[in-house]
Amino acid sequence: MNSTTSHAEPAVRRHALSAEEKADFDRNGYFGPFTVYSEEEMRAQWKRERLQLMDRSHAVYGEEAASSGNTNIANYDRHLDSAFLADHVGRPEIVDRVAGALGPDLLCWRTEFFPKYAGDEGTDWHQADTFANASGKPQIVWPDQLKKFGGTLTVWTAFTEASVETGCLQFVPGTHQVMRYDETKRMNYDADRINAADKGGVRRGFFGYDYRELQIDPDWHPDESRAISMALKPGQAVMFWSTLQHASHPHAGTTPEMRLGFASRYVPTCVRIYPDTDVVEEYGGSVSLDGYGAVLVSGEDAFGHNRIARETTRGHRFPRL
Ligand SMILES: O=C(O)CCC(=O)C(=O)O
Repeated sequence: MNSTTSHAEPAVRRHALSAEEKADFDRNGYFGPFTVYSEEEMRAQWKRERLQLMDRSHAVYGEEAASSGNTNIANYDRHLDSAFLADHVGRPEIVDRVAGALGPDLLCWRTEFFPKYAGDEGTDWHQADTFANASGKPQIVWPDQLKKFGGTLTVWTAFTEASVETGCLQFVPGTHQVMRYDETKRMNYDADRINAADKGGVRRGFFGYDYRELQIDPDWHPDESRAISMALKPGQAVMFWSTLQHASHPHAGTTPEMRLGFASRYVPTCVRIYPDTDVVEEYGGSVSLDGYGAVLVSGEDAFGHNRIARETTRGHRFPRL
């Protein structure tokens, strides 16, 4: 994928991808695992932070998100109120690697928690380019001259153990250049589907949607024989193109510990975020974007397309490399 213009490349990126790592990433569409925190530090941080995050008084999507539909939108963008998550999205272990793929001028435009409790279904196979998949409106739009790329780079950090048993991610390597799903199609939301679908002998779903409804060819199936499982220890992360075919195992319920992934999503500053809309409508709910801002985690924003948040709603300044 292309890099964008550099404005203020820091002299040293300690965690930059090597030439070999970059070649692997370009070929496979993912890179990892890599360490963001030691397991001990992650466990200790999460023990503290999970209690703090229960306080939604400063969350940008407040009561409307917590009470609308299922909880997916409530899991969005807590980096905009939590100092720990604000620092997390700007960690050099993450940003240096993302910059190696996207160039130095970078926005974090979305974060999401992905919990799986004991016995929960896995996540459907899917690919996301504009993220219109659930809302019907493109959430990220690349400039015309880069349109053939699209998507976002996601860094998915395991806040708890992510193993095959607890529902780690799966990828089909090298599938990030061809979209098998049409995000201009509509998916139907049905909360009753959650944990209720059998997909070829595996319990999988998409948080109340059935991602197969977006398939360009209804008879196509992901080649699961080529899939790899991305097991991560707490504190480890993987970076991948949202256009890579990805899914997750179900949580087998053999351990009571939930698996919790925290996804931070990055685009270069030339990308328009939530163009022509001031609400997010998905997962049976709707929230206003009034308090929303993208976070400049690295470099400069010479485009000015997007509203930028400089600090959290509690006044913690976002780090910038
Ligand atoms: O954690 C999961 O199960 C799904 C994550 C995902 O689809 C993503 O981060 O894009």
